[in-house]
This record gives sequence, C-alpha cells and structure tokens, in this order.
Amino acid sequence: MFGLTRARRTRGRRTAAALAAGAAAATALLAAPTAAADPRPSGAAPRPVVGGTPTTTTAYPFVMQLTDDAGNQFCGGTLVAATKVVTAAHCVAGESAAKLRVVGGRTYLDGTDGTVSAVSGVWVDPSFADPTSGDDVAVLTLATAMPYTPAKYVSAQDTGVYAPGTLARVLGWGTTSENGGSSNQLRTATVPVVKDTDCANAYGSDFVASDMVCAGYTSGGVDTCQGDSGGPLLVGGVLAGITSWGNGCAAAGHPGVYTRMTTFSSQVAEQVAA
Ligand code: 4AZ
Repeated sequence: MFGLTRARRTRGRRTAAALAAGAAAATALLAAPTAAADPRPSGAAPRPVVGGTPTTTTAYPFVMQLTDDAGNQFCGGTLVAATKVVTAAHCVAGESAAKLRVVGGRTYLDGTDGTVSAVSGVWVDPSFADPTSGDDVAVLTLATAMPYTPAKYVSAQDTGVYAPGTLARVLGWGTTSENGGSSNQLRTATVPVVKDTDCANAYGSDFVASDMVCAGYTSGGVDTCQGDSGGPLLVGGVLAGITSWGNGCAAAGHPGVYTRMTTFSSQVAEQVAA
C-alpha cells in the first residue's frame, strides 16, 4: 500500500545508461575541494545507512520508525515533542493517518520492544508536490505520547549549520547498498555538507537551494538510501535536515539531498504547537 510512495522516489531507479552518463559528468565536477576528506581507509569497501555503523535508539532516542498498519517500516522520522514527529512529505502524502504507525525505542526492525503509536494527524507542507520540487516536510501528531527525549530542531536563523564541509549525522534502517536490503538494526553515518553550487551542478534544476541541502563525500561511499527517507540529518545533535532524495545511493558525484530545515522551522514550530 505504500508502493506508490516508494515508487515516487524514482531517482534510485534510473537506468544504468542514465546513471553512467550522470557519473561521467559528475566526475568532472567533483574536483571541487568543498567536502571534507573521506575518513575511510583507501580502497576500503563501502560498509553498510550505506557506509555507516550500527547504533541504537538508546543512543538516539528521538529516531522513529514509520510503519504501515502491518508493521512494515518504510521511512524514518524524528521525535521533536512527545506527540510530534517530523518526517518527509513524500513518506506520508496521500496516506491515510489510520494506516500509519510510529514506533519509538526499537533499535531492530524485527523487535517488539519500544512504543507503538497510532497517528491522529498528518500535516503535509501544502506546497509539496514532489521531492525534487522541494517542500518535502511533514509533521505527524501521535495518539500516544512517546516516553523518549525529543530532538531540538534548528530555527530559521541557524543557517550556519549548512556551512560546506560541516559534518552531519544521518540515521535510518534503509538499505545498506543501492537496491540492497534494509538493515535490521538502526545505522548511522557522518557526511559533510556539500556546497549549494556543487549540488546544483550535480542535479541541475531539481536542486532547489531554498528548500534543500546536500551532504556526502565527493568520492561517494557513504549516504542515506531507500527506507532512510524522513529520518534525521543532525548537525551538532540538532535536527537540520530530513532525508529526502538523491540519484541512487552513495555514488560519487551524487550526494544525498535533504530538506533544508531552517526554511521550514517556523511552519514546523506552528505544527508542533498545534
Ligand atoms: C529513498 O528512496 C532515498 N541517496 C533516500 C535517500 C537517497 C536516495 C533515495 C539519497 O528513500
């Protein structure tokens, strides 16, 4: 039933030819020295988010699973108040609240621990149409309060969090390689914020700088992937982005694209107060 939501993330489903053409163009661009050095040992295979490490909801108690009513995880979210979860619009647009669940305090997809809540309200940014047009933000209201410490989120003036090269943390249960399987355990990785002009060079008009920010290494290897959407991008432990889209996962020249939270923080605050 969430097939449409997934299918809309067509960036991961481009043809091999389109990917190859994009990769060739990107290789030329990505001599730009904006990203931090890749910390992985040279020649190391990408580790499974892609290139991350396992973690727990004890370490990151505000990281939520979004599931359908059968318990299948399809996106992530961030608890920002006891009954409020920030996620991506593309995760929940067109879905009925009755079929959504939010699970907190559960590190493993196959676990039964933590707290499961029904969703009593879904706010999707009214301007949202498609992730590549921006406005990819939603706020869920939970029927049951989550007994976990929420995350703080950036305010409109905190744009310094997007200084190129700033290390950001991403989290999720998404696939550990493009077209691979989801991770049973929550994973995390750190990725540097990419300069807007480099991201515009990679994605053309699909990159809307007012609404998006990119993060990733010039050489790829570390990224969010399918199933990580809606989850947090944290800078200094504060929610600064929402996993939104990308062309494939972890490919050189195609960083992950995240919702630029500073643009939406007043709208989110309004929903959190509602
Ligand atoms: C997705 O389909 C998805 N590499 C999330 C993140 C990225 C690509 C796809 C970025 O949920």
